[in-house]
Amino acid sequence: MNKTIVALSTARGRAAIAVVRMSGEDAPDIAKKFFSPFPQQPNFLKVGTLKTRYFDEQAMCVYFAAPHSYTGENVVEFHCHGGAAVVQAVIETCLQNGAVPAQNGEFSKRAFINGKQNLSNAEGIIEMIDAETASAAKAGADLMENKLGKRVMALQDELLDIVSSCEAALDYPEEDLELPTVGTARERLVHIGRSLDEMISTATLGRVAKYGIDVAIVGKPNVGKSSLLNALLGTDRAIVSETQGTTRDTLSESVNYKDIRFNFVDTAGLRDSTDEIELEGIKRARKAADSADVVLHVTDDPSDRSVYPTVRPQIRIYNKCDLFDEQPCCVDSLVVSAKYGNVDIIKETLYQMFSANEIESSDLLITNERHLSCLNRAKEQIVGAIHACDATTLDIVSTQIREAWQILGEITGTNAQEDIIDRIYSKFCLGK
Ligand SMILES: Nc1nc2c(ncn2[C@@H]2O[C@H](COP(=O)(O)OP(=O)(O)OP(=O)(O)O)[C@@H](O)[C@H]2O)c(=O)[nH]1
Ligand SMILES: [Mg+2]
Repeated sequence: MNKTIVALSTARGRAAIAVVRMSGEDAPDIAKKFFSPFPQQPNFLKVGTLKTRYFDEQAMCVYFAAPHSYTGENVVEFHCHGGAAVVQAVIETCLQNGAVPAQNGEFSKRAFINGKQNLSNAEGIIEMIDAETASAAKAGADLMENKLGKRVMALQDELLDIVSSCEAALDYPEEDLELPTVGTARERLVHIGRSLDEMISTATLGRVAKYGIDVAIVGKPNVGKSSLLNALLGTDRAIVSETQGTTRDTLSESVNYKDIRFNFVDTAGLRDSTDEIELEGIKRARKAADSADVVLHVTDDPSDRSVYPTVRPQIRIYNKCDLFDEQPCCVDSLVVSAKYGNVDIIKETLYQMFSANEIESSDLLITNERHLSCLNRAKEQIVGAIHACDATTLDIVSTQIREAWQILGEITGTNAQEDIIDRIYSKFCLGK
């Protein structure tokens, strides 16, 4: 029998209420020893007295009877006053009466073991908890709702169907099934390959939803990069001065725009220098540009048509337009005044550039590296199986389809190894 575990499920710190959760067959019996009156019915909150060693706490208690609970086991929750001392005393009381402390993610791991959730559901929950923008939360919610799991399982089902027809053809050679089977299998595999491609292609937008867009601000000294950062953030974050070479180190700061996170990096001005510190700053600036999703190449010269040397997409920003006699007009450029104007046009352009508006209406986005890797690996097997169809080697077709089936199973956990499961659940916070 699993031991009954206990942990604080809400955030640690001063708060109006805190929820302490116990899960395990004994949870109600343990709770009855110190909470009265214990709720007679499941799923209803009941006000009562929770007797700790130090004081009596007026709390609320609810229990969920197995299997109708988050973990699939008996679960008891105490909604008590927030704050370190009360929580500590309530947990201590649970421990003294037979519960043991939960490990990180142990509640969710038990839910997985009891068939209450699959691995991608669980990863969705982690993404929801970690989300700092609505779009990241939506991507997590979609995962939690098992949208990916359902699609993957449908593909697995289809693969099993193809395998079984291949095996039948191999087992009964006298029926001459091989050729027609190969033909249909090929067609169905091409279709599956397309579905996988479609899911894989959502990963770029998925990254935007989950992590946001990394934007490096680069250019010569004094063109107004730091002023631009401040204007984009709406705060006085970076030091601005008319002295060239003010910014030495890279400076990263994020801001949300229309539910997308923009991660801006202000950098040192690019110029020839013999100053060791400045050279290091310039090196860091180039590194930031090389790893950004997009580069804002800032200039304050309206006749400047130069391009920043990078493989990353870039937008030229003509800054200080309040000083220009003539407005530069150049495709892929934006004209702004960081000091006097509104720079939202930059955020809006980036937003459109990354199709962030499609996140809200998207049905499913791949936001998890592990899922992406499984989909890519499964795709490789499908491509291999299609080639094997062309060579009419049904046994190889069948082996590769099985392999693809296995790999897809790792997404939902139908055949995930113990260490993958442990790694996923260890990412949960305590009490989840
Ligand atoms: N008129 C005008 N001045 C600006 C504008 N943006 C920045 N400046 C001025 O340009 C000077 C340089 O601004 P910074 O933001 O420090 O420039 P920087 O590119 O970060 O410079 P370094 O850190 O030295 O590379 C400051 O005096 C700013 O006030 C603008 O839109 N219009
Ligand atoms: Mg600067």
